[in-house]
Amino acid sequence: MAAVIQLSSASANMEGYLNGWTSGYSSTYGAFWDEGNGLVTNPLATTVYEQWGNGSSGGNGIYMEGEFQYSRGNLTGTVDSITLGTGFSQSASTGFSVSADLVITPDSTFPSASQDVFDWAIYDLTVNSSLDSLYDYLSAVGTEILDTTASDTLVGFGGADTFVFSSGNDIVKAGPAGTYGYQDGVDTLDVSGWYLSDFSDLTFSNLNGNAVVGNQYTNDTITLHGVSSSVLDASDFMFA
Ligand SMILES: [Ca+2]
Ligand SMILES: [Ca+2]
Repeated sequence: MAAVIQLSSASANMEGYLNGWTSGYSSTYGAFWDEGNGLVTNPLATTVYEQWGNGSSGGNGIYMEGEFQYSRGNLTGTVDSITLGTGFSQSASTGFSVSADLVITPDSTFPSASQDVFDWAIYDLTVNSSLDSLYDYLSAVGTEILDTTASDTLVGFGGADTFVFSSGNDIVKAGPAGTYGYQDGVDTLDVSGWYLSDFSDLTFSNLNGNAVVGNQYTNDTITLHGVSSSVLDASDFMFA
């Protein structure tokens, strides 16, 4: 199972969103939280925490929810969601809050298969104020990236990504360092939201060095940056 990334109107331009979030994010070294202990900056391996959060008050931040323990760079337990947004706040009584701009549901193999790479993601966010190791984690487990009904700019990662399209004139391209555009033979284009059943329902053209995939019944399109439409075949798509 892959990690699922849900975009929102705030992150529909995923490339621009990740760049802006990173440049506006400054680590405050974060804290763990659970209802009984409140905010904890020296976590104990024997306590089960419900949240971890990091960010500057009112600015960009991140928090995750689940039931996990932390000791010497090792997170164990389960993480149910990771939320990136703005308007960060933290409270001893209620934990962390941030606008739900971009929400990641970790892959179901967490924490066993991807434990170390996930630990690095938290470390990099804390020590380097960087998403680079989170991108590595998303490359390692693969993703399913859910667009919005508007026109989005989606970015993928180094592993197997499934880009899921609902409607609009969407673009798939590489964004910040460590992200990727469409990788033929590795990634999948899910057009089941277009209610098409067959490869022959799609149109193909090339424009400015990019492949343009269209729904022959609507104005919806997918533009794949740096890709020739000649490499696309039915095996690259998921249909309804
Ligand atoms: Ca869209
Ligand atoms: Ca990929």
